[in-house]
Amino acid sequence: MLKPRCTATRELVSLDGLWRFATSADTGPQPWAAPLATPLEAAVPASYNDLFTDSAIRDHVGWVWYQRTARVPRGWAGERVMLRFDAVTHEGKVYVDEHLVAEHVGGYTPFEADITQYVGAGEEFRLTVGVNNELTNVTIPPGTITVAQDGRRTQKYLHDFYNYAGIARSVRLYSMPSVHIDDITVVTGLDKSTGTVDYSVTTSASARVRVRVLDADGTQVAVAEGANGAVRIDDVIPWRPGAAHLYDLVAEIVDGDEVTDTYTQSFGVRTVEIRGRKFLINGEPFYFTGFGKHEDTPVRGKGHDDAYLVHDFQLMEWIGANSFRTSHYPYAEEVLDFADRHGIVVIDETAAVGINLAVEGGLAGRPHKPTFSEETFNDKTRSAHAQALRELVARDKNHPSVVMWCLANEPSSHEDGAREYFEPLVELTRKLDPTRPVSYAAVMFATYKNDRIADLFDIICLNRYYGWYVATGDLAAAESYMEMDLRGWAERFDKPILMSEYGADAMPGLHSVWDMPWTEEYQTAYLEANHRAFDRSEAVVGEHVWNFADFQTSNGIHRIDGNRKGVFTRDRRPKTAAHALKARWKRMGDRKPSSD
Ligand code: BDP
Repeated sequence: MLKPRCTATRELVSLDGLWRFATSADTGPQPWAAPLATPLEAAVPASYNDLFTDSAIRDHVGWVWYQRTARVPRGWAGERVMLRFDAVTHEGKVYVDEHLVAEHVGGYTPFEADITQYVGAGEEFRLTVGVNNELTNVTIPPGTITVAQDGRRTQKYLHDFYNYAGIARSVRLYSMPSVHIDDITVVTGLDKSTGTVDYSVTTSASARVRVRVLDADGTQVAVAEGANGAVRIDDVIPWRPGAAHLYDLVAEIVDGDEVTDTYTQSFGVRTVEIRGRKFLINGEPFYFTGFGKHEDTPVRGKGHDDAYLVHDFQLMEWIGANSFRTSHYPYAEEVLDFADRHGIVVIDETAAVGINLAVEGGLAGRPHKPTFSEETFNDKTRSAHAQALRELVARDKNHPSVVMWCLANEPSSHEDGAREYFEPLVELTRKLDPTRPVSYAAVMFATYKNDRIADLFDIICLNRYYGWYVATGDLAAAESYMEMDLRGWAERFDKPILMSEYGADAMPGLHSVWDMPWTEEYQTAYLEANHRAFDRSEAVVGEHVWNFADFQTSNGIHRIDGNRKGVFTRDRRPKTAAHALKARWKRMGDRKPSSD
């Protein structure tokens, strides 16, 4: 799906700003039928939960309503008029005046509505958006709704971040010609110093298509005719981690001498490959340094914010991180565009986090319901998961920064039914994108002995907390457990291993001369102990610390105003561990110390 852009044939109007807002408790049965009678306004983009002081809004389970008026520019006569929502978390219903124009399930991928038939050029209309935050056994991510004795509905979920909801990303009105470019796919390769570019342009009706490839300074370096084809770029400058280089593919629909639609898709020429136990970008071994992140900031919740975007990337550069994982859902497109332009490598994850009822049994392994069954996670869950994958790949396939898909975080991959659940999803992802490796992040309970799905994937990604949840406060034991674990996975599966999570909570300002969990020194020592184990394993191709910054979670006795495993605080100040990581990663660059 193309991101809306202003081009010579397309125009954009932003609908970000303040919208009228009410929860379903304060609206009639048809909130779209008339102006919302409410004193509240909510910011878009932002999650609504932390905007208001009323806990009934923060904890509301179900529908909330956003409304504003908008006007179609008068110059858009004869054009298609489109509405585009970058993210409505988790389910959205869109009304133009009284017409339902779009419904979408899945809180982190975009959707559109063609509203041409409902509103003319120059006309004003009432735009009402219903947003539902409910998570069930058939949503991605999943959750459970319970009804308390007093009748209150409460939402429980199996993931460790707050269930922020709302219109968290931009809303736009845009125009395009009636015969238009629908989609573009670019796949690149390297043939010595020549870049190969396979492209495909889909159009809404049959049309003559022309493409031009422009270098970063706008010089035309290749040209082709036809909706599908291949071009070559001589003396190509590849996209590399830390040294981004982008080209533009300008796709045009041509009618006689006239260009009737045009869309510019940027791309980078690079290859990704797993060979033996190596992760190769452009044929060269790459060692991931960086983080699992979250979209999480004070007040905005998961609302996209360009200032935090810039600052987070500055901090990643400062600390020497070359990559991150979009844990645990697809991030805003602005984030991936920025990563493309700044040479940061991305592992792109679906919102399938918490497909795991074993976590309810805890590390002690108390009995729990089976994760995969008709009444728990079933065929409908898998269909929702498949749809999440389709929408993720459709949105992000052209980003050079994205080097791998992550299908799920910590599924119960050691349980009965895991293989039946995941095999078709792996197949689907490979069909959707044969060019990128596929992965999942393995939970502690899934060991190299009992895991049932790792062979289906290209790389082993491990989430491990030795020294925190296991061997708490005993870093000598933690280091040897980590080393044994790595050896086990490397021996059973001849694949590279990425440490996709390891980390310890630290309260900023808490210090000790001893190995005392929650202190800043312990977080630093924890990371160092883990690093010693990674450096001794030839299979490890990267380390993503959990987490980049402290983030909000639901309430729990293990959480102090959220999860404190951040190397930076929630307001992005470095803890002691940040300086130690910086020293290690600046020394290493993109190569592992032992690989030289
Ligand atoms: C891992 C999860 C992550 C949690 C982390 C933690 O993947 O989402 O936040 O544990 O407990 O299991 O800090």
